Amino acid sequence: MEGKITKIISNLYTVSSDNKTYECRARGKIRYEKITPLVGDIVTFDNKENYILKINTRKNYLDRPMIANVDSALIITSVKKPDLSLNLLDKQLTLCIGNKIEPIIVFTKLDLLKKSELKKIKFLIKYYSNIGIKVTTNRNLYKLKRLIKNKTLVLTGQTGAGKSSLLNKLDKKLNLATNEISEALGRGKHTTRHVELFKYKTSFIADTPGFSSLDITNLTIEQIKSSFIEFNNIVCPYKDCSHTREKECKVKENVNNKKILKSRYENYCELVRSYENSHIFSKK
Ligand SMILES: Nc1nc2c(ncn2[C@@H]2O[C@H](COP(=O)(O)OP(=O)(O)O)[C@@H](O)[C@H]2O)c(=O)[nH]1
Ligand SMILES: [Mg+2]
Ligand SMILES: [Zn+2]
Repeated sequence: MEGKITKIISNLYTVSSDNKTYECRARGKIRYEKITPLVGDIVTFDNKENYILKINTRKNYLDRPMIANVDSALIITSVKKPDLSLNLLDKQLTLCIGNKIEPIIVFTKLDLLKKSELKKIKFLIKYYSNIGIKVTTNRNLYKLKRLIKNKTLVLTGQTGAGKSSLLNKLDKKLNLATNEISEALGRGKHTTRHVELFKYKTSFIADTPGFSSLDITNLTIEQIKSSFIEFNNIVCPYKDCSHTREKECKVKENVNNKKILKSRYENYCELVRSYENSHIFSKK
């Protein structure tokens, strides 16, 4: 049978398959192959003897939390309390896209905005969806449920952005787990904590926030560049234009005539700079 590992406690693996769970151990062969099974792994297992026989090739995996085959990340972004940070949002988008994880932006706390402020958010929603990113709000649960169908997801977002509240709206059982964990999360503790996937209808949701550290150093400069998807179709005079120092850059032109959001461009430049700073010593 085929299933998905949803929980690991020492060498006992909980495998979910067809709405049932099986407590399995791993065959010696798997241990010899030196692949450590991860939460999120798709496995072939013997459902009589409760043994994992084979781990399927992973599409991706995250380090913190350790989780394999993440399809999407819900980027929970509050527009107030804490204030909207487009810098953080664009970083999270780059991390997702660079790791082959589909980002889904979920704006929260729109009810705290004045009419004029709301207009700006509506503009942002339009901008991000026009460039091809999925965007919704925590008021549109119908759309959210449609977006998470059949996927393995992590949630990410600042403390207080509304992650637990959102899970609670989906399913009370999910919330319990998340709250417990966020309270138990002292600084630095989350690296050792095991992640667990909760089944929500046809989806699996990680109980630990993803991308707990915003580490872009494992991305290449090409990945950073191509994660700004609205730049990709723009043809600059220089084929390998970095869109930073070059004078006749078409991306910059698009920023000046407001086709590209200024904050997107600034956040791109900042990511390129921090990439260069972190790689400066390894350059020949
Ligand atoms: N006004 C308003 N408050 C919200 C919304 N979503 C969450 N909150 C509140 O924001 C606070 C932090 O939410 P919580 O879900 O614990 O955030 P987390 O740290 O991301 O899990 C709580 O007091 C929630 O009741 C929202 O859409 N509007
Ligand atoms: Mg929480
Ligand atoms: Zn350019």
